[in-house]
Amino acid sequence: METLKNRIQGLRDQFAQAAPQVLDQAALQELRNLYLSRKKGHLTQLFELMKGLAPEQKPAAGQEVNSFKQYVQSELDRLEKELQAPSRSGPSVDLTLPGRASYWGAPHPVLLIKERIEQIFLRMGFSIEDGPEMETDFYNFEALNFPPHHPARDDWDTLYIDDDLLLRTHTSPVQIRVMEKKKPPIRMINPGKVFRKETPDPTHLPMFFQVEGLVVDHGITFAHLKGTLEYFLKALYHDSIKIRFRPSFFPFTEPSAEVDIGCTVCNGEEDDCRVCKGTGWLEILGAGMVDPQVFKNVNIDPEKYSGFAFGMGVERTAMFSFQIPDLRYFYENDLRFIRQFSKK
Ligand code: FA5
Repeated sequence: METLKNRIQGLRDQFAQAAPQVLDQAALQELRNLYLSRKKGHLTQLFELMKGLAPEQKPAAGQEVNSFKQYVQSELDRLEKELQAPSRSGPSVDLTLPGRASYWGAPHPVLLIKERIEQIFLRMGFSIEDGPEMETDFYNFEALNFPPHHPARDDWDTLYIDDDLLLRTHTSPVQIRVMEKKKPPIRMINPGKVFRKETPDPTHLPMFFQVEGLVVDHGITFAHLKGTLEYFLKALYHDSIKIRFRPSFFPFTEPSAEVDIGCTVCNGEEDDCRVCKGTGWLEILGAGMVDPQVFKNVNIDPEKYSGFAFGMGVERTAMFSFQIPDLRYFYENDLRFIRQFSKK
C-alpha cells in the first residue's frame, strides 16, 4: 500500500512539473497519453498494481488511484481551455490601437545657435580654436591688461580655485593662447563656457557660453571690425536687423565698443519688456581693436600688426533668435521646453 502511495505522489509531482511546459495541442496530447493511455499510461499501471494488493487494502487503494485520476483529468481539461484562450493561442497585442509616436531627441537651443555662429564664421575663413575652462590669473587678467587690483576686474565676479587658478570669466584668454602659438595672419573664433559669480535672472546666468573672435593682420582697422560684425549679425538674424555700436571700455581693446541689436522680443514697442527693459535694444557682444600692450605681451609688433577682437554671449544670442524671455529656461532641463526645438 505504501509503495502505491509513494508512486502516486511521485507521479503527481512529475505531472505538476510537466503541465506548465504544455504550450500547444501536440504537447497536451503527449501528456494525456503518458498518464491516461489504456495500454501503457501511468494510471493503467496503477490499476494493475492494485490487483496485487490484499483484498482489505483494495478499497483505500482504489480511492487513492481514483482521486489521482480525477486530478489528472481536471488538470488536462484546464490546460485544454488555456490553450484555446487568446492569451496563449493568439497574439496578445491589440493591433487596432493607434501607434505611439516615438521621440527622437532635439538639439539644445544653445548648441543649435553655437553651431550656426560657427558656420557663419567658417564661411568667412575663420578657424575654430579651443582653450581651458580653468585659467590662471595671467591669462584671464594680466596678459589682457588687467593689472592686479585694477578696478576693471570688479566687473567680473570671479570664482577662484586658489590664489592663481580661477574659472575663466570670459573666453578672451584664448586670444592670448592663440597669439602665443600662432603668428599673424590670425582669424579665429573660440566657443566655450565661462563662469561668473552671478545670481541668475532673466538676462544673467552664472555659467554661459561665449564665442570669442580675433583677427590679426597688417592694416586691420575698425572698418573691418564693423563690417565683419554687421555681416555676421545679418546672417544670423535677418538683413534688416537694427545694429548699433556704443563706445565702451575693455582693458584689452582700444577703442572698445558694445554692440546692440534692436529688441527681437518686443521690437522696441513695449515699455515693460522684460528682455530689453523697455530700451528697445539688446546687448549682444563686446568688441574693439586689440590694445598695443596686449600685442607686446605676446611678442607681436604693434607697429607692424593690428587687429580686432569680439566676444558674444551665446545664450543671449539664442534668446534673441528664439524670442525666449528668460535665459534661465535654457538650463532648467524641462523637456517640454527642449522638445520645441525638435525637427520632428
Ligand atoms: C566680455 O566678456 C569681453 N571678454 C568681451 C570682449 C571680447 C570685448 C573681445 C572685447 C574684445 P562682457 O562681460 O560684456 O564682455 O560679456 C560679453 C557678452 O557675454 C555680453 O555682451 C553678453 O552677451 C554675454 N554675457 C555677459 N554676462 C552674461 C551673463 N551673466 N549671462 C549671460 N550672458 C552674459
